[in-house]
Amino acid sequence: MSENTTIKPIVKSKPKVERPRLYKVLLHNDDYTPREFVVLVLKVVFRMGADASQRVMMTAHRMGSCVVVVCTKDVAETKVKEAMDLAKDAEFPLMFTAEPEE
Ligand code: TYC
Repeated sequence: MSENTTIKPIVKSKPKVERPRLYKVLLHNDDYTPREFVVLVLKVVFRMGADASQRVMMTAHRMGSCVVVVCTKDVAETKVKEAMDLAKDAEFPLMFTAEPEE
C-alpha cells in the first residue's frame, strides 16, 4: 500500500423528507346559531355522520370550541371557507378557524 492512500469514509446521508405541517380546524360556540344548522354544516362540509356531527357540535356548545378535523393547511383553509360561507349566507355568526397543530 502506498504511503499516500487516503481513506474516505462512506457516509450515507438520509434524504430528509419533511412531513407537511398539519392544521386543526376548530369549531367555535356562539349563542345564536341553531344546533341543527351547526350539525348540517358539519355533515355537508366535513362529511361527518349524524352521530359524530352531533357530538362535535355538543362539545363546542359545552366547552366553547372543538377540533373538527386535522389535515393539511390547504384543506383546512378550504373547509373553513366553505363552512363560513354557508354560515354567512344563512346570516349566522358561526365560526370555524384553522391553526397549526403543536
Ligand atoms: N350554542 C348554540 C345554541 O345554543 C349552538 C351552537 C353549538 C353554536 C356549537 C355553535 O359551534 C357551535 N343555539
